[in-house]
Amino acid sequence: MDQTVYEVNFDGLVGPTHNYAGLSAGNLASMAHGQTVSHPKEAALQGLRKMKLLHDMGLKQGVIPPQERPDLEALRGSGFGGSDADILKEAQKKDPHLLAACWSASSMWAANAATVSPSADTADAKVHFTAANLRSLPHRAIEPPATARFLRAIFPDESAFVHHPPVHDPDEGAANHTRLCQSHSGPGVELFVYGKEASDSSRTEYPRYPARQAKEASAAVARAHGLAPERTVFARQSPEAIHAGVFHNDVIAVGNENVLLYHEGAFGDGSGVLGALKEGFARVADTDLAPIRIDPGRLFLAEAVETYLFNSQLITLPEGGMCIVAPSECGENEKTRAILDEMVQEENPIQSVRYVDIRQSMKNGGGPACLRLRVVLTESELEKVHTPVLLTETLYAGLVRWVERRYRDRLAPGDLADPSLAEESRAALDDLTQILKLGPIYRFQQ
Ligand code: SUG
Repeated sequence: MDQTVYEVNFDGLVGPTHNYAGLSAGNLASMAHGQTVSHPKEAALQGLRKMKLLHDMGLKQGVIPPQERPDLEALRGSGFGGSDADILKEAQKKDPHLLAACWSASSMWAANAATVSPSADTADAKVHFTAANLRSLPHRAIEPPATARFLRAIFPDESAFVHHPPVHDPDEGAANHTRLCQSHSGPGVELFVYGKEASDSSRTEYPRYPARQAKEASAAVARAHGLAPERTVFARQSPEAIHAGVFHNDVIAVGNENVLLYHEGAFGDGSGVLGALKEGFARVADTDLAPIRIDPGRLFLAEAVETYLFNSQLITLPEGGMCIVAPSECGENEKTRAILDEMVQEENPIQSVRYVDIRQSMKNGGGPACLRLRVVLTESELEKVHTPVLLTETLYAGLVRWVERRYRDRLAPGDLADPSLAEESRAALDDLTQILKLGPIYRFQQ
């Protein structure tokens, strides 16, 4: 008997130390807002409201807890010693960049947590997870051990879920991975997008910003997940896109079921990629792929990066049809608003647009799609998920209360030397593990 299959979005809950440190070269928003004041409470509430919106639209929605920050282990590993207060003070004096990296709430962008392949695509018919190593940036490279631990806690059942260790070459997870299929319940074509080949050491091709994802990493993940080669496509980002601030492919393309919305400038060889996707798609579907290409004549790459149009979430509604959940910035920009208005009128599955205010995340380069890890699950796989992380009215209300009680309204760069912020954060996370019934997942609890 056919089972119902769900796309479940697991959003990263914004952590209590959300701040702007300008840590991501090539991520224009992060670079522009570095050293400005952040608003952690508002950031977390914005993220929660987005989750609630999807829940209210009838989708299944999950929550991934924030990581422990500051990462004092990383600071100790860099030669700082003494009490927590000593470590923070010394690091601020000697290496403020490292200090900021250890406070970053960047695990909120769950699209970078892992790459996930649903059981319909894998050789052993289990759901496969590979935690991303995020090796390209120091503040993100400290995430994988906790990410892997949290994913195992949320998806514990080995009869349904397989967890792979991070691969060797630079990997940024699902932000560079899209799955196309006729419907979530059937097999799909998996598209892996990379910015460089790890074996290519020449840096001249990217004089401005670094490419993050290595082709070798994408290939390793596809191999580990047991994907069929004829239903797997590897595509290179165009260097122009990276230069324009497309540090992950999900800044310039988004897919859902048979729809691929992308900018003409996304890929090095756009027509080649589309050809390969169509060929793969024909193996899994009896309908055609529905690509929606936006050309520079309608929107320049720079405008796409500024508005994050392509970082919208494209979701299938339970009643049928798709909705595009776009950042409010897209509603305020005339061009993107017109594109979206037309998109819902045109002949394609997208029927509605919802705008979400996640400005606190956007100022660090994280749009709606960055905040979520998509996991396609059958009914019986969903039953094996750690249920307390799945959003309900009660959990939402509990999380809102928790944020309101535990988070600061504002954080300035100087606050990163404040040992009481570290204590407050640990107390908040300790509480959270009770709410999500996750047990002692944090190092400070072990
Ligand atoms: O890795 N920003 C994140 C944004 C990640 C967005 N994710 C996706 N596109 N899927 C990054 O660049 C900024 C941190 C700072 O500057 O304080 C940051 O890490």
